[in-house]
Amino acid sequence: MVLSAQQVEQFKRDGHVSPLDILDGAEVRDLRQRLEAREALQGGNLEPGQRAKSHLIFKWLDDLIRDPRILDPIEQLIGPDILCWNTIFWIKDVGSESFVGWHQDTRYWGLSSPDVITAWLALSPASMESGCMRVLPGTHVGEVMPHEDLYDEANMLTRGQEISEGVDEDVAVHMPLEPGQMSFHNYRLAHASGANRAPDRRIGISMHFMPPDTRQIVGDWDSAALVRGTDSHGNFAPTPVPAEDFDPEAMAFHARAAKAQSEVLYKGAAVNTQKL
Ligand SMILES: O=C(O)CCC(=O)C(=O)O
Repeated sequence: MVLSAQQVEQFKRDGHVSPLDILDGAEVRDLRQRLEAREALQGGNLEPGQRAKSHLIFKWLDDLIRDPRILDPIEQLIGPDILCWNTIFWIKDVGSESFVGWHQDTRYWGLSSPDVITAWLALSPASMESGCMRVLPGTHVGEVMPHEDLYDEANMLTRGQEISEGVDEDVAVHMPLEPGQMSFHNYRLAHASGANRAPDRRIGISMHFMPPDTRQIVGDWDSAALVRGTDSHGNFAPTPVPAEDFDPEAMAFHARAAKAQSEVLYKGAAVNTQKL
């Protein structure tokens, strides 16, 4: 998987590129089956605490963040040394009202770099009907837009945050994906998604890649996986590679990493809704 010069140019100018073909049908069915087998074992959905830093929980997800089909195009955008800061499940069940309000992640993640990239993989159809992501092209440059904490229960974001000024839905671009396809967006790009009105679950996994000179400027301690090249900065504690799903050593690290990340995400929030 290689981005064309035109796709690289589009990513720089507009802040997003999609769809990118990453996994074939058999691979994506296998990953969905692994996820849903785990959910069934737990008697329902993933627990909120399992939604983030999930590459420490699921070995198959740690494998995925190291997959050259994802890292080759990421390298074209941020260079040969790559950290994966986070992985997050975004699941909207059939008939659920869950949505994602307009937001820019730069506002909340405490990361110093302007070059953090979200790679979002569809494990089921992400269509306009099922609530695919939509973006406001070009908002990855310039001032961070004003946000408000609204605590809408159905908003999947930690504080139910929403951009309070400057969203023009008329210029929003939808990023529909077939299972196995990915979108890339700069984490400063304003993005949102609607409720799932389709007859299948909308299942996505976001992976957040950054150059190793990035620093965590809100929290005292944070972690990341070195997935390609070298890290000569050491600003993030290296995450262990799980030997299997629910590897005890990786799970112990996950508990610490998820707590540290949650403290950053909820910093200054009136309520910890424990969505992540
Ligand atoms: O899954 C969605 O609809 C939104 C995901 C998102 O906000 C993100 O990956 O940064």
